[in-house]
Amino acid sequence: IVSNRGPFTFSRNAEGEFLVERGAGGLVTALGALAEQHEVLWIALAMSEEDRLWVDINNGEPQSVEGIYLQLVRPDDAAYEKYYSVIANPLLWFIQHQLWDSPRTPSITQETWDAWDHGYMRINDLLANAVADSLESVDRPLIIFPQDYHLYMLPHFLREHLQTKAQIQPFIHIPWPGPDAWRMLPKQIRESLLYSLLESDRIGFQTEKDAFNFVQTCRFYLPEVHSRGRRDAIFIRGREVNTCPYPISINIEKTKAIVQEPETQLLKSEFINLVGDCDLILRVDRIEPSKNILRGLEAYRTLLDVHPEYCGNVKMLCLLVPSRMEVVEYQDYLKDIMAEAGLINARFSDRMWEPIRIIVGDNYPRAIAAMQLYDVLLVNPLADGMNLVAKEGALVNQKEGVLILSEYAGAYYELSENVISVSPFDIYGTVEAMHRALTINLEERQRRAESLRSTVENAGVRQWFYDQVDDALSAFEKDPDLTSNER
Ligand code: GDG
Repeated sequence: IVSNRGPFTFSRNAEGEFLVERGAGGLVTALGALAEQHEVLWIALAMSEEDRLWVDINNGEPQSVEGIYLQLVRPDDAAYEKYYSVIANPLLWFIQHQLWDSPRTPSITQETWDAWDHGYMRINDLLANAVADSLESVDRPLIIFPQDYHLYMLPHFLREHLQTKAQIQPFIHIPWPGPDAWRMLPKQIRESLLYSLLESDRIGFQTEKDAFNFVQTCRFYLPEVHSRGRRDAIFIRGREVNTCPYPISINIEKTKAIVQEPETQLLKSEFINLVGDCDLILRVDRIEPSKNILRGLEAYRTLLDVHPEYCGNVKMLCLLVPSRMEVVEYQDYLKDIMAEAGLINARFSDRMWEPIRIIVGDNYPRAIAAMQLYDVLLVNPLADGMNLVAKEGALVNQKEGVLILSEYAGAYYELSENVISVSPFDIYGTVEAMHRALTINLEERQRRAESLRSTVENAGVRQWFYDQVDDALSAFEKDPDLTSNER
């Protein structure tokens, strides 16, 4: 596995010993537990000072950490900044979630070009080199799984550096929009990243729609690409590159185990006290504009306005995980959220009833504790590759709670039959959805909640992982030459 962020970050205690902390975010949550159980080498970038120190102390060699064989690679600071803070997050994330105010952003400037050449390309090359070095002496079929939008150039550099035979199979965790969205990128950058991805053997996406959009994007922009008779494959220079939907999921056993932990149970009882007799509307999100937190708050304010009968009887709880807090837009987004929540409380609060509580911080057991208690879970992203919160909530909730789910979350494709769906832009529709969720009869709640739970239980993250491994293994079986690096 190759990813930008590894499964752990390191810190040190007063005695100078390394402490291991599990990273936040969907990718790590999904892959971390699996990597513990398999012979996987996970290569990622060293992020913090302590990460770098850990690399130095171990001479850059991989080490087993909490059951995961981990190798961290030290990037050059300036190159990392360009790769992460100019290309990957502001540009690629925003294109793929279509988060534009197009009269003003994005602007492709000299800084962007510099960041592409001396940041994104360089870091992808660095990681490809590290992968190639680690695999030099391995003499068996290998599968390399580059993760996500930080590493689109990895297949290209891997094909340059790898001496061993390997299948390359990236997985893209975020939505892949259709051809029009990619017009924002200059032709040279767009073509480089598409051609690089097409150096893979197959490419994994969250949904069929994402895979389809990728095929269309390649057909639209690359003259020698075609997909005759197939929606899911690209033919290029005599090669076939498959695109496959592998909907990511959660680790069922691990999530259930977290529910049982004393820490989680303690937090759960504190939430029970906090919520009292009110119906609980919950949301759990990284502080991230694509999660559409502000429109969710506006919908809640409107709900209290239009349906005063809920005043004193419902409570909204938002567990928000800090994310990219060094970026001004993200800081502003958090300020706007806090201001909106403050206004809701200022306007509606009465006696001991507080309409909304925002808890900002990083505490995964706390999120799992709250998910057990919701009557309504609001998941209304503008765009989301999958959204694991929707699946975790469906699995652990103990109140037959109702899931309100955006049509633009990847999870919608699996769960739509038993959710109340919303368009994320439609604030009034979200108000109606909340009202419906709060008034739906118990029998119907139970039916929906049971169906959601069994859908999630029947397709955990193991299946996501093994489906990818199986496809790679059966390609090896069909064609041993596929492992050849000569293309
Ligand atoms: C990306 C894509 C895709 C919650 N509170 C804390 C915490 N969580 C957990 C959640 C969930 C995970 O973090 C967030 O996953 P999501 O899927 O909801 O969202 P992204 O972070 O945007 O993930 C997404 C995912 O990758 C996987 O492919 O589903 O579409 O955007 O598991 O419960 N984690 C920690 N502290 C918390 O306080 N560490």
